[in-house]
Amino acid sequence: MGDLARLPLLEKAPTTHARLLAWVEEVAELTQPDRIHWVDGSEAENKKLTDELVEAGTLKRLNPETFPNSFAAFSDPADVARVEEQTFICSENERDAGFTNNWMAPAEMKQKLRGLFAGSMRGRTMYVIPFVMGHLDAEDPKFGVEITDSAYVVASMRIMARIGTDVLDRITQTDAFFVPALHSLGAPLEAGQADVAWPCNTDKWIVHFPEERSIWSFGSGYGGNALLGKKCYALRIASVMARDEGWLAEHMLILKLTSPEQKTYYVSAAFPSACGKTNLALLDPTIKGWKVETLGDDITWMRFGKEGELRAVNPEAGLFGVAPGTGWGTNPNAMRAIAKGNSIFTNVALTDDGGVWWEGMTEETPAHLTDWRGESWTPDSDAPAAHPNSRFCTPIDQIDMLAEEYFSPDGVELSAILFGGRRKTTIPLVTEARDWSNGIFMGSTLSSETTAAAAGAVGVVRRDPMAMLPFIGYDAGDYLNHWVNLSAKANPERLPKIFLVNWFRRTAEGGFAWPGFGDNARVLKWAIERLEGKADAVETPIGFVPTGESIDLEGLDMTPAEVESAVRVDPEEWATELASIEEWFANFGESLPAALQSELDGLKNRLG
Ligand code: GTP
Ligand code: SPV
Ligand code: MN
Repeated sequence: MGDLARLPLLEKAPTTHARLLAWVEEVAELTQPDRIHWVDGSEAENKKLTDELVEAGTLKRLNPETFPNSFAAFSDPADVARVEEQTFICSENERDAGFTNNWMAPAEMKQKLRGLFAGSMRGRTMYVIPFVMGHLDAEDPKFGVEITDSAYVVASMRIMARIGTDVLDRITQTDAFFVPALHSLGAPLEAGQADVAWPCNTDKWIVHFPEERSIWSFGSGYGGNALLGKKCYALRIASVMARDEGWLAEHMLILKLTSPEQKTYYVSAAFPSACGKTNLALLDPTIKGWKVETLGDDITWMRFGKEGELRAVNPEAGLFGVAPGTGWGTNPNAMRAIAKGNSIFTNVALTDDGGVWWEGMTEETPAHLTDWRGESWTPDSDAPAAHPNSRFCTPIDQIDMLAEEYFSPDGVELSAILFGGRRKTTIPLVTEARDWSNGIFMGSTLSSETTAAAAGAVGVVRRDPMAMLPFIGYDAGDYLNHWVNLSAKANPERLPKIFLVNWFRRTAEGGFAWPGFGDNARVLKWAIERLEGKADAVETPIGFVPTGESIDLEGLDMTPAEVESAVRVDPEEWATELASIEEWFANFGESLPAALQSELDGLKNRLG
């Protein structure tokens, strides 16, 4: 056991789970931490960890009067978003990773990673975090254990997932399968070496082994790169589990809508990163009589129930929301949840009285701030005060409008699914799919301008099938086939209606063609009225769009003619779009589902 003799590991371990103990021991031997800490998830433990993080300079404690038990962290400027070029799906066969993923042979990758992880936790504590994605009382709970050398990750995982002793006990008692998720900052400390506030490595590797269902993440401490229950497990690995077990792991919010007639509807929506999921999930409707509650803002697991209905659950326990643009005007529900405290903010700006601020939080910009890089900032400064991908991390149960069904392991039956992206042109404000298969086509050809949520250029249009492009853990064609084939389990009478939305279309003058945010309730209302057969629509080659009069504009400074232009299907734009879709589909080769090829043929015919 070599150095491990230093670590009274087995005697102190709070579990007898043989595979877990063996893995913890193997990782300790490889990474050589100074200490091992089994995370229990308690308040006392969290207090101790956050105190230590404040002491170390990683966290700044915020003013307890305005932001109780809340902290701000500032990352290394080179560690601010998911790194898609360094994210790998290492399936046995390259074909199974597909053209949307980076791939390397598992043996070769393991060898590389072992080299990187060797001694990578020296001088640090190795934390073992037992967690479950979804409910502990689910029929088949999805367990994971994250090993990390970042206390910031521990404190954030405590908000984002159900973690700690209860979970570990269940893993032990049921001798459960768990996903081993290994994370290291890649910043070992030699004896006497001073630490930095945000340790990380310039070399970053976010790696998934889908057959083995394991995750190795090296070099980054930020968001989806490091909180491994989130994108790595609940989307990439879960999508593979879902393929094998007959369900779907999706990048979707879930909301509950109650109509003036007190009828309830559940809607999920898939938009790419930083394209409006959190905002729609926490919608504060601007139309009278309609009520919105939320169930989740980022990840949805769905399966067809016994009666062929599509049921959805949110596997997460917190929000990791984009801060800029979140304000009392646009998203009061998020602001109220944040104001309750217990949050970690990363890369936002600090106010002089120990609070946080970001662009769009308040109408008035404070006269002086400390920006996310720690520099003095005034409204005259050139760069934004908060990083565009700065985030708030807040427990979901602090949201006043959380639907009680969030707590049900059985989930809710979906009435509608929205797919949406960020497009200045071409895509109407809302389009209803002709039918389920046409809706899958809409999802499979979803496109959006890239955002700050991932490293790289911003504003470039790319195809993002079901908003899952960076998150499909296997071949993208197989993934689309899975969507098509699963429908065989559906009761056709109870299939959700599918809609394509675009809150980001621009007018000829360059402004937004639609006010968005709380006014998106007007689009939801139209969608629900379509389900009920009540609202008017115009058939276009791409699907059904609202008539100018069918969108409720009461209290809004907008005319039916402006709605018509926000939903216009422009033949020239669509000629270009069609060519781009054909180019996109050509990537799939043999694995493109026949049903989607015939949808494309149909669209082509209708466009003439
Ligand atoms: P991830 O957490 O990265 O998956 O992002 P998300 O899909 O939850 O996006 P979010 O709701 O955080 O919104 C991202 C950005 O889009 C924010 O800056 C919002 O202000 C902006 N946004 C959201 N909804 C709307 C809308 O309806 N209209 C406009 N114009 N902007 C919006
Ligand atoms: C996203 O990028 O879609 C996010 C943020 O939700 S992260 O958790 O960093 O992936
Ligand atoms: Mn997301």
